Amino acid sequence: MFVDLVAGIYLKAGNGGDGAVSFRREKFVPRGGPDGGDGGDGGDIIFEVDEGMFTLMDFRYQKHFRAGRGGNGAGRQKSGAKGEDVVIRVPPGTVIKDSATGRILADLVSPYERVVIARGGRGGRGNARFKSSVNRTPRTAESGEPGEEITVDLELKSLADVGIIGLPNAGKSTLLSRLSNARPAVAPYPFTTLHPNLGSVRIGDDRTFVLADVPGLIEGAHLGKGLGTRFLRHIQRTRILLHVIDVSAAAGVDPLFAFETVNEEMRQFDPDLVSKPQLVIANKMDLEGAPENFSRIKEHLGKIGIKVLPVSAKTGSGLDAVLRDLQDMLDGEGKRESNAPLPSHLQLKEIDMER
Ligand SMILES: Nc1nc2c(ncn2[C@@H]2O[C@H](COP(=O)(O)OP(=O)(O)OP(=O)(O)O)[C@@H](O)[C@H]2O)c(=O)[nH]1
Ligand SMILES: [Mg+2]
Repeated sequence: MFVDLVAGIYLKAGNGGDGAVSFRREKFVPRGGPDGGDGGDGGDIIFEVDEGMFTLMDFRYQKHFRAGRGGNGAGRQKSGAKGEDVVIRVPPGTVIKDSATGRILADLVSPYERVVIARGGRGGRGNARFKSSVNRTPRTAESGEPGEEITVDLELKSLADVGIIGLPNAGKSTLLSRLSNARPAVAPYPFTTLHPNLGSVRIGDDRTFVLADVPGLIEGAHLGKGLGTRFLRHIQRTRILLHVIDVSAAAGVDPLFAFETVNEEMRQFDPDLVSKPQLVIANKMDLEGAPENFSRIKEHLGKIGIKVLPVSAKTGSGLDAVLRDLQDMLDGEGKRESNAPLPSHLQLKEIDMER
């Protein structure tokens, strides 16, 4: 099962151990000095990226994590042991938020990246530490400090370079399976894909990029229709969108209307998504009616600076050009200053569409 949102994970780091009050007692050593050791620090709660994980499913069942308490100090300057840390493994792309404030505490991306989210309490100092010229027999020691306590929400946002979007049944998963190593389910009906799929695509000898396929969007998705827009978070971090449109007569929807519907739903979810560069794939070119529709959307979308490529994900025709363009776009994107203004691609309202 694919789970990409979990709320209310309670974390309690370990309390620090108490410092000891003790005095040295040895034969022939009258009035031995203070020798109470320090308490150990409490264990931390640490999150760590595990590359082999793809979902937050485990957290549906386990929502409480407690790290170990630090040991108490003892006589003869003996320090308490440090409390045991708890290491929680999460998939790459996990965002950790404070449930109370919504503040982002960490955004874990790279393999083995680690972050301490709840810090263990410091151990208290033993009385040996309080000895001074004015107080040779201190009878006080500190208690350990409490470990931090926090409730967090986890959100998984896939780390893909390119996201595939489009209406249900447009051929998104077919395209993903053609271009990448992923083998998503493909079927001749809408809503075959129920959760995002990732695949890695090889371009050239030593370069790869990650391609994500998300469930199809329909009109009203932002209101929860179809599978809604909840999976769009998985393309929020992509740099480029590959917009797949079924241009065959069998699609039963005007391809320009399809284009606008998907963009409108994305805009409702996150306006930043529609300012990402889009490459449009006119898919199912092997079917009837496709060549005419392709010419039409190429002309219309060309006017607003969007390139349309004719493809048959089924036969594989046109895929080389897709890869070439993606490579160019990724190279171009890499060079762009991160805060440079994004081109505004979408002013489709000016086009009168035949619905
Ligand atoms: N003839 C033809 N059929 C295609 C082509 N691309 C995809 N299909 C078919 O279209 C149907 C839907 O393909 P999918 O890849 O499952 O579509 P999707 O966009 O992932 O659909 P959802 O996951 O339901 O949103 C399948 O029966 C595919 O075999 C194509 O280029 N030509
Ligand atoms: Mg699919």
